Amino acid sequence: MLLRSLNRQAVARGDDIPDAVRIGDTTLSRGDVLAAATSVAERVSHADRVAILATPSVTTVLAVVGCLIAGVTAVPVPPDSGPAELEHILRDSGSQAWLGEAPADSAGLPVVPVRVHARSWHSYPEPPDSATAFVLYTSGTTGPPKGVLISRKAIATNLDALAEAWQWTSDDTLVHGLPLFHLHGLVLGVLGPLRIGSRLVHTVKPSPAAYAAARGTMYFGVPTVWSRIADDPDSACALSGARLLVSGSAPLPVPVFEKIRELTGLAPIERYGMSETMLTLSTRADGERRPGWVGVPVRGVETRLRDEHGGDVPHDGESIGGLQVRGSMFFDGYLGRPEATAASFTEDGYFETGDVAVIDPDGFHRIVGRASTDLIKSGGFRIGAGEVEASLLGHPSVREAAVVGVPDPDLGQRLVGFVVGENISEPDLIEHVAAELSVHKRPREIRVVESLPRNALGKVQKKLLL
Ligand code: MLC
Ligand code: AMP
Repeated sequence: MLLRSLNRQAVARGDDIPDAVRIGDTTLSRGDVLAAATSVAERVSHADRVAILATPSVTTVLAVVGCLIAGVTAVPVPPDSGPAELEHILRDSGSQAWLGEAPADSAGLPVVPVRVHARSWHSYPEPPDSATAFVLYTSGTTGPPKGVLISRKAIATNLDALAEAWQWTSDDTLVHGLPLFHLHGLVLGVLGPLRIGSRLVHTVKPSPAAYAAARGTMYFGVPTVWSRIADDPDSACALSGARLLVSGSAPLPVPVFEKIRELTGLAPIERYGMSETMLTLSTRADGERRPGWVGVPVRGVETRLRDEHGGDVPHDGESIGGLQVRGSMFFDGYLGRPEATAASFTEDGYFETGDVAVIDPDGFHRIVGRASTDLIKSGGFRIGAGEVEASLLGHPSVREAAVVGVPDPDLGQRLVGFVVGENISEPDLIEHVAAELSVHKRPREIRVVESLPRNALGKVQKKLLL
């Protein structure tokens, strides 16, 4: 059973907790989640695939759980998606309806409501392990986002491996305020508690004060969240009673790690993953936590380093190579893109992460960076330079555009657009991107230049822009 804690016999026996899920001001028991989500399942079970406007709300949780009960594939949609992005996700995913809230422009799709107070105790057979639970949209270096197919089996396998690594049990209360349309906030951060049976407190926004007020045992955050907590000593000190502070989705700067340890007495757990592979590496609750390192493979995962010719790179703690991972909880491919899927695996079944790493003789991993400057992580969001460049080039005053991730103390990387053209107005250009794409894909800054540095083949030399 994927969501083990939502067990109707246990709930009927009175084995329930009144505050299993809290999002903002709304609190639901396990019985509430099960009965309301089963009622969602009844309304949606005739569909194959539905879009969910993934606001940080109980509606989103019930919509997702309803889909999992009914065996319907859920497509979480970022609630701030711009029109072009929204149109792409709906068309590419083949979503048949909106489940729960719908955006102002519902694109002609029917809307199936989610009623928080509805109750059903209808019984559904557990869908097969191989069924696709989610299509998660994530950026590549070029083109619009690709749909990553995630099976129920991948989710169950990875959550159990993480529970083992982090000693995560039903005694825990997980706290976070991450978006509910990505692996981190949704799959780990909502389905994790519902499988393992821990309480969940979702703070709607991941602000230091909200984390401090929540009094959890485990906290999830992206490095930007930890960096903001490190800058707010009162909030940080309030976390000192927790068991684990977990950071991931982007590199945790060593000074932030040290500051958090100093203020809370807890060395953060760092873990590494991708939408395509789930979480593959982590430091362990019972193991070493080394600043700047993301730990060892989780159960069921193998890793190796390869040079640009496919040759072995030694695991000596110094030699740098492309990180390849193999495991039993990976995605089932990019929706409708068999060539892209095939291209991301080696012949012997390793996934090429695109990250560059070192591995020490004890199997500890350090992520050095990304092989391509075209995949940017800003505030933990993965952003393809190509998608933003295409948007900038769609503006009539822009002739050439190059988007890079400039180091930023708060966001890790900050999106900067270098453009060549006539009569360029920075606010207009940012507004133009905002009208097409979601908020975090907007450049923070536009720099107008005479020309872009190119090599002899005409390719933009982004490293020179940085
Ligand atoms: C943002 N703003 C802009 C702007 N960009 N305004 C003008 N121009 C731009 N270019 C606005 C925002 O809308 C916001 O407005 C305000 O500026 C502050 O934005 P911000 O600096 O981005 O901060 P914030 O909104 O607080 O976001 C920071 C954050 C967010 C950490 C909360 O980045 C976040 O939720 N990150 C999580 C990403 C994540 O979950 N990734 C996991 C991927 S899965 P206003 O009005 O709202 O204040 C994965 C796998 C794995 O990676 O390993 O986990
Ligand atoms: P996403 O597709 O949004 O799931 O992003 C996956 C990418 O996030 C990885 O390929 C890494 O570049 C980055 N990432 C995730 N976790 C970490 C981490 N702990 N340290 C460094 N980079 C990370």
